[in-house]
Amino acid sequence: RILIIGACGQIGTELTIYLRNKFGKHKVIASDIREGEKELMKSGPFEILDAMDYNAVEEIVIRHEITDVYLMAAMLSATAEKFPMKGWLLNMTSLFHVLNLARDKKIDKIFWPSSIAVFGPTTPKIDTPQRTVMEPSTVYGISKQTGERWCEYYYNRYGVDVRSIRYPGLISYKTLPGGGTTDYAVDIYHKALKHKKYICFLNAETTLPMMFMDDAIRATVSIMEADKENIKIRSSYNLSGMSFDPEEITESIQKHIPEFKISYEPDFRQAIADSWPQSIDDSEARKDWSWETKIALDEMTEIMLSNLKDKY
Ligand code: VAH
Repeated sequence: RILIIGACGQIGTELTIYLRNKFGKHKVIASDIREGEKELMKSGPFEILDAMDYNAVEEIVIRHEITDVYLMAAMLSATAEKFPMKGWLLNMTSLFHVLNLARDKKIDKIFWPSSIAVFGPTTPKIDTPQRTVMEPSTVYGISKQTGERWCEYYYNRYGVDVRSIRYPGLISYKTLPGGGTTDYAVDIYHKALKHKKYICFLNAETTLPMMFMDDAIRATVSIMEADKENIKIRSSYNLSGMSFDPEEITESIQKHIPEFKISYEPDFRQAIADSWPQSIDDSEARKDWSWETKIALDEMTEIMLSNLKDKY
């Protein structure tokens, strides 16, 4: 059986629903520190779980006979800058618990999300390579870079089958934005429908790597289903979808809502975004487990607006 830790988060919500449709709802146990969206809550078994409590995680793994764990619980970049120690402790403690369960053979396979946040201001910003200078300047990025090192260590030392992807900014409509710097690209669709205007916390020239959630879920399941010997990178794979700045996503929205207006009031999140790359080279993922992105900006805009319009 599969356990999703952090099932109520932006990725967790969609991953849980996708895996339940694929494997059957009783094969996928959702868990989180609190309950989530009703579509998720009514889709199958749910457990309240504090990802930092080893005994609680172990008890659920044993009781539900879990073999695969997707650890999706984390504090994202903007929130972790407000609470550095809480962010570090949540992101790392939860990872050690799951890695140690696998080291002790209590589970077979782990998915753990990394992020383009592992790259810092000194990393090449265009077509950022899989292996390059990584001096992350955010708590979240430091925790993801360190987590990648530990994943590779547990694979090399204990043979733990942990697989990981460096997600770009993810955009989806099933959950509200939650403390990420890239979440302006989610909020903008809600505000375009509700107010026909949006005050953006990043400036117009801020190009960032992004991806529609359906592509991210497909990549996650694809790397987990790949044959073990095809996974050549046990830190975390670069993954690329698209890159755009707030101007470009605005133009895409204006094709549907011509009167939509954006204005700019950059805040502390501008420095976070400025430390990240603008585009990612994901040729290793393409080579090792046949990754390729599918959804581009205008198609994403159509999907987002058509699924959100009834809310406003
Ligand atoms: C964040 N959405 O903004 C996350 C992600 C690359 C960005 O890690 O913190």
